Amino acid sequence: MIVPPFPASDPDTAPVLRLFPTHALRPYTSFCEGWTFYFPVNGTQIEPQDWKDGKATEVPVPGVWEMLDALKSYRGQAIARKIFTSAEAGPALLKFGGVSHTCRIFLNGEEVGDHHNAFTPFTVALPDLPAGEHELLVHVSNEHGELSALHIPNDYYNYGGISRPVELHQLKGRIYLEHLHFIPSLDGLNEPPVVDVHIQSLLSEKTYINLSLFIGDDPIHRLETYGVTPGSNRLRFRLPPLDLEPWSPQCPTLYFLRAVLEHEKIPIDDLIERIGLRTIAVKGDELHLNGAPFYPVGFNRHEDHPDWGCALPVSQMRKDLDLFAELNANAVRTSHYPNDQRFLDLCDERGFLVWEENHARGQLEPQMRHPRFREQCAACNEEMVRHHFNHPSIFVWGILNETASDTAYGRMCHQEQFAQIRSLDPTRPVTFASCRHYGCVCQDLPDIASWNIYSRWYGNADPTEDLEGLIARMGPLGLEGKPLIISEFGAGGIPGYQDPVRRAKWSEERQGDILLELITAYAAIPAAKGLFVWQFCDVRVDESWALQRPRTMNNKGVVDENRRPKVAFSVVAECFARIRRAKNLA
Ligand code: ADA
Repeated sequence: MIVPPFPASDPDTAPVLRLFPTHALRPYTSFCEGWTFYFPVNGTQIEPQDWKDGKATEVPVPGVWEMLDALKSYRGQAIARKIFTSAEAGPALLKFGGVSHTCRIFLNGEEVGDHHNAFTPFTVALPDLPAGEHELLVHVSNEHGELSALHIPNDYYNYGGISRPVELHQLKGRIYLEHLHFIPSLDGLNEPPVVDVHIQSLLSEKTYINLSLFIGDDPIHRLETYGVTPGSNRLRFRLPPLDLEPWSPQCPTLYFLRAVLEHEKIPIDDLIERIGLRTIAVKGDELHLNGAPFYPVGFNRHEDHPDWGCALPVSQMRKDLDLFAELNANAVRTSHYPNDQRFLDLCDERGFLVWEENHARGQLEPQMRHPRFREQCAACNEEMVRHHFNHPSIFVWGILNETASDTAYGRMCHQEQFAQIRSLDPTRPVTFASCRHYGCVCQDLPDIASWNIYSRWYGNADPTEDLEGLIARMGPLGLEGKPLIISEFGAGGIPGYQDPVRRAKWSEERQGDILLELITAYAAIPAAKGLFVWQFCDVRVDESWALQRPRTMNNKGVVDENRRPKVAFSVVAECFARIRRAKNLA
């Protein structure tokens, strides 16, 4: 298939949401230029209609206001404003990759949408956008407090801004394609896959359409005279066996899946997704990819950088994955939230395995009883799976990192979220990273058991005894018989603090010593089927964590915040190379 050109913009200078064109027929464009932010002159609050009273400031989109020296630690509200012209009247969509962290959207003074959570995409439909000039306002808040149960003062930083790309889509008709989900058979690569097509109708009556599906330029399915009802429609197609090369870390083959929708025999919309044919399965206590065991080794990675906050450009994402490759890693955990989809696109292209997880870190029961906790988690799960479904690199969905998995209420929250995710995606296993080493009551719930263990760092436990003791305790409670991933382990190393003789804690040398011991010990325990170091790079944390985080940073990266390798970098790279040789991992 001749991949259509990118929309009328350059993906690097005017970013769009994906690393490939998502439409050839539907006009869409990057909507990242021409924004001006207005900050309150006094205090931290400003109402949308009062933007004129605010202090006008240029903040990049995508970007965060912490990129500006004067706003490095601003926690409050701002109004982002953009004037644009629509050449013709008709339905349109505003697609946001992420706004950090809560926003309300206004068009010409009318509220047309809102969204909570920095880390998931959302769409605002404009059913009748008139031709002419329009004012778009985005009221943005990165405040802590009753607004958010998920964006709380934490061991990472909650930035503020329109942190991921924005697109404007102009629809040719009032029926359009919303999602395409490619569902590889669970029974193996040679079984016919399934495609779910999600169609949205803005009409008020049933309307008949035709639909064609293509893989590349090859037609694979045609449906005629299908009655689309007002609102959301999901159509499921069982495809004929497809002669496609499988996707694998060694050979990450990708294909374009395209749907074309016709109304009265005229093509009015299309949607392009990029897919990889691969199967993921849990077989006993093993993880299987395309029918063979695999063993993820890699890092937890926050979306964080001193130059861009959480709004990293694709160029930095590429550099991070180059470092992952130098570290001989084959996997990444998106700790602790859904990632920018362009990063997931890169993982698809380069064959990195991804543990993607919803947005939660360390909420205890009182925080999980926040009136909005369950709804905000449910919305995050829905948006994460709906939008990221087709990434072959994602091998597991994770939830609720280190929350209260040791109480009845916490168990209920895990149960309801696993049920939700399994209903959205029956093709992938689910897990959660626990740290409740003596009281976890949720080990029977996930397909994969995952544990955060900090032997030799928090305390001085021997890693082998630590892990074997955990397996002995938790085995009868549900861990036994399923794959076990060590989802976090590590040590702090303050960049530049070298102490080659005493090798004191916080020195780079001690960090390397501890990681060498931990990786060697955990990799030698047969029950462990995957290892994720905490963490890839040093990251900014909330000021409230300062007394336990030197530099007000989490210093457990094997590179510092500017990606400068520490002593531990070469230690871990050698350990991972040794594991991959020993386990015959490509
Ligand atoms: C926990 C948590 C991480 C980080 C880590 C640490 O395991 O999941 O987000 O806070 O501890 O550095 O102590």
